[in-house]
Amino acid sequence: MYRLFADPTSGNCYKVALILHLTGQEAQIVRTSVIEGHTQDPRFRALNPDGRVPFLQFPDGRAMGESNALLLSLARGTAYRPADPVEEDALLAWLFFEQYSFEPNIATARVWRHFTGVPEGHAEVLAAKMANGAHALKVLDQALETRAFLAGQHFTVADIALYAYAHLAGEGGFDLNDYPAVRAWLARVSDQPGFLDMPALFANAPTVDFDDALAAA
Ligand SMILES: N[C@@H](CCC(=O)N[C@@H](CS)C(=O)NCC(=O)O)C(=O)O
Repeated sequence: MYRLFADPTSGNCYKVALILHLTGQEAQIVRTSVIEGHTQDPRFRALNPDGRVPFLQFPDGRAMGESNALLLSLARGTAYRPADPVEEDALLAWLFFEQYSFEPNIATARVWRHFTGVPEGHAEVLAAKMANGAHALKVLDQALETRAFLAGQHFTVADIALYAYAHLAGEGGFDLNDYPAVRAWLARVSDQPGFLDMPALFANAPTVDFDDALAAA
């Protein structure tokens, strides 16, 4: 069985928990709180020197992080990862866009504005993240004006990757009313068979306590 170190408030962790759920792969969630400092814990760092979640232990003994790499790995051989090269190319472009242009702006604005407060001296950094996040949402909105799903005709891991922080953008101070095609697509994604929203997914998954998991590691 898979074991996923995940913070239930993290969109990156949600991506991985959702693809595990949609593909019916059994997993335990190790509840890992960034705010409580679990990712700084030397026992966790010994497993994952990058000190971030999501971090997935595979049934074959491997372990790795990086949410979008994990989406690709866990969707291999399923309809969530198309075999068609044109669709796959589009899918990869969206995954890289998500990590470079989307998540670093929207997720950081969300953490600062919704959870921790803006660190002292970071007002200008926040302003830049708001401008760049709004631009990234506009790019997504324009793309979705002409297609139902990001990588082609069907729902794929590209949609999961972008959904993760698009649906939380309001908590970062972005107004989704400015992006009507994004709003319509968010509804299409949440209508997918088997879809679970973030609270439901983490509430329903089998869980392991962080200290218990590390004691057993
Ligand atoms: N590129 C990574 C980013 C992962 C990431 O930044 N995770 C955050 C939570 S969303 C984290 O673990 N932060 C820990 C810390 O900053 O101490 C991915 O997509 O998985």
